[in-house]
Amino acid sequence: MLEESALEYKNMELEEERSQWWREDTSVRDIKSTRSRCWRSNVCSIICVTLPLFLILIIMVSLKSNQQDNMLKELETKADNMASALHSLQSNLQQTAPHSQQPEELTEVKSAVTNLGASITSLSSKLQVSQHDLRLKGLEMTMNNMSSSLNTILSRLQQTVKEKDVRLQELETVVNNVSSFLDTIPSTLQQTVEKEGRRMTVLEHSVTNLTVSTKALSSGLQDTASQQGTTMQELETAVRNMSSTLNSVASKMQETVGQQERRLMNLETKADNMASSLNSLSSKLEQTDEKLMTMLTNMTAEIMSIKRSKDKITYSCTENWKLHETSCYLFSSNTLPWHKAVDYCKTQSATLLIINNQDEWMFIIKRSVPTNYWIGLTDELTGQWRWVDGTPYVMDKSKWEVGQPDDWTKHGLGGGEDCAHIQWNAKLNDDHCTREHKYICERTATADST
Ligand code: MBG
Ligand code: CA
Repeated sequence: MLEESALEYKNMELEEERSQWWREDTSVRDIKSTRSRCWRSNVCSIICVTLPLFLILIIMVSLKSNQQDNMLKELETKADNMASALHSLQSNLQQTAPHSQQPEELTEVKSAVTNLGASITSLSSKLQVSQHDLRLKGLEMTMNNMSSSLNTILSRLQQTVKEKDVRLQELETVVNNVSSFLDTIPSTLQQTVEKEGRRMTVLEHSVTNLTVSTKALSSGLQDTASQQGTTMQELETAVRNMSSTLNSVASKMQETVGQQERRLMNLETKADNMASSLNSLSSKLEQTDEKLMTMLTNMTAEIMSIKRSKDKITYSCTENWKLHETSCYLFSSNTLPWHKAVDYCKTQSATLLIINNQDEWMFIIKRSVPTNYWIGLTDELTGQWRWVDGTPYVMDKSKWEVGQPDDWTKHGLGGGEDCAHIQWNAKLNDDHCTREHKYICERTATADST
């Protein structure tokens, strides 16, 4: 069984060797290809020479270490097997210990165990020997590390070579482009020459045309010059006419200026006259002022004397008439239509009430409330409110009922409302003039001087 495992191990080892040779072969092939690529670089060629030598050295060292490793592994396997066999025997002995009646068999077993112990001792000595080989293993490790380092260097070199290749390819592309561009230059030049030729032809044509045009222009200019000669004569005539016109205009202007000057003189004379008139007027005004002031003084004195005499005057009214200031008022007890009331007041040498101020208004309403009374105010004649003596009425809405006067027409009496009366609540309203209300007559009071 041990021999079988040893054989198997040897096969594996051979396989490993073969694979290493294959790797080496591949590396060599890679290097060859790398060398072929690095033909432009000296460094590359040096690396290509030294790398195979390094690899051969690594392979030799690894071969030797492999042999020693195999031996060591063989010994370890044997020792393991022995140890397991011994262990099984010991367990058998323990099991068979109670049957001490079989001494011969026990003796045989004991001797076998002793032999095995000796074998183990020899094996352990061999193992000591193999310790020396461990150093070799360290060396092998170092070699392995070196090998891996070399591999990485190699891979880097390969990468650099690849990059160089790429750059070379790019350069080749650029060179190709430049060469193709250079190829196109002759044809472009030819095209340009052809174009320039065509342009020259066109220019020649243009020059010819220009020459013809110049000739035509020169003849045209000669014609124009002759025409200009005639035009100049016409212009001279026109200028002469204009100068004569200007002369006549100037003479007219002089005449006009003379007239203006004369007018100005007249105006100045008139202004002087007016100034003297104004002076006389102002003196007259001053005189009038003086006269007026004298009159005013006299009038003031007269008013003062009237006032003084007034203070001595008293006023009175006949029976049923009420005195206020210098007027007498009759508050009727009967009712009449507005026009009838007007007429009645006239018979009494009075008018239907005319209110002149707030004081009079207060006197009236104090005595009229809460009865309705016609007053002498109407818009019947003109549509404008007027007192019966013809004086205009100044509208004061505060004295009218809210919404009045409204010239209401729905009373069925025909028309609107044109006559004013004081209501029960001391507010004015316009009513149909045919309605009957009490009325107030007003006349001047009798003055009694004492
Ligand atoms: C009345 C007035 C009358 C008319 C009427 C309109 C309630 O007062 O007297 O003149 O204005 O209102 O509705
Ligand atoms: Ca009314």
